[in-house]
Amino acid sequence: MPTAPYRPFCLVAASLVAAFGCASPTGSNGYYYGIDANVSARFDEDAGPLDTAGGGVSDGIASQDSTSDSGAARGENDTKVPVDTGVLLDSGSPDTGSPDAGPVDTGTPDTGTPDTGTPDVDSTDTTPQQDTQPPQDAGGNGPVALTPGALAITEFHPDPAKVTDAKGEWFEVYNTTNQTVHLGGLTIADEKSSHAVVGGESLTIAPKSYFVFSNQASPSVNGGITPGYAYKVVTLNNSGDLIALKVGTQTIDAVTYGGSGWVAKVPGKAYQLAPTLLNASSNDFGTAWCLAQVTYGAGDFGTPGSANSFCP
Ligand SMILES: [Ca+2]
Ligand SMILES: [Ca+2]
Ligand SMILES: [Ca+2]
Repeated sequence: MPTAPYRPFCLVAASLVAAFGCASPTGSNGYYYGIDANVSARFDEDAGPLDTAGGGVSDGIASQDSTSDSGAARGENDTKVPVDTGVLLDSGSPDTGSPDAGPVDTGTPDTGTPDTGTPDVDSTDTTPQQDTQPPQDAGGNGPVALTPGALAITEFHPDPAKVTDAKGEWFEVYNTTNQTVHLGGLTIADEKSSHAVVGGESLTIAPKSYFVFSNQASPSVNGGITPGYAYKVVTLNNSGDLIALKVGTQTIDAVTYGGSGWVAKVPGKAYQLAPTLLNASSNDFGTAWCLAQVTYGAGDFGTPGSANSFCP
């Protein structure tokens, strides 16, 4: 508060103000001039500075009076409560777990009886189910390794005509046994080159069934075959060559064609083994072979992957 001298006559008439040195309404001269009816209202409680003007006049700081005070006059208590624009908390408890980043398992659990036997090391269970037991054997034993004569070469095409020669070449084998065999360790060779079959233990041939090896995998390139395996590097001479299947030093089957007893080759026609002679020893003789009778794929002759026609 000001500490200027108290002069009661200043209250009597405003006209005395200038004459007797009373304080001006603004207090700028430093004199205290009496009881202002609005004095109690001069101590505002809003966030703004103290109003210094008398008589209910705004101090001119509009932002602090008009926005904080609920009334028009300065110095009033601000009774407004800030509006809460936030989101109400729910009453539940937060989940403390972490989401599982893995894929959802859509498989069906295996409801079969678990196999209590020894897992078959040659088979791979590719079904992502919840079965932690080894696959059940279909009939006792899994695929077995190749032994001499287990496969017989039954058809081969050394001279394709509808597609590029080497890329259209293929040969067919037949599982002569009563067991499913796997191709683990198998090497394919002709007279000049050889190829070790990749992933052979996962390649199997059912009993008494055919399997085709081709130079190229794509039917659009190989003349329309869907082979069991594509070996690529081995090529078959048109006039005569060797086709050998080996596991280590053991020959599973081999055929040397083009010599005595063989019918002359015809471009576009495969050689096929007579269907009554499907074994690894009969196919050593050219007389057991003839040219294919029916067309396949792009139009060459042969029966890749299926039974041979009867030879004339
Ligand atoms: Ca050829
Ligand atoms: Ca043979
Ligand atoms: Ca065939």
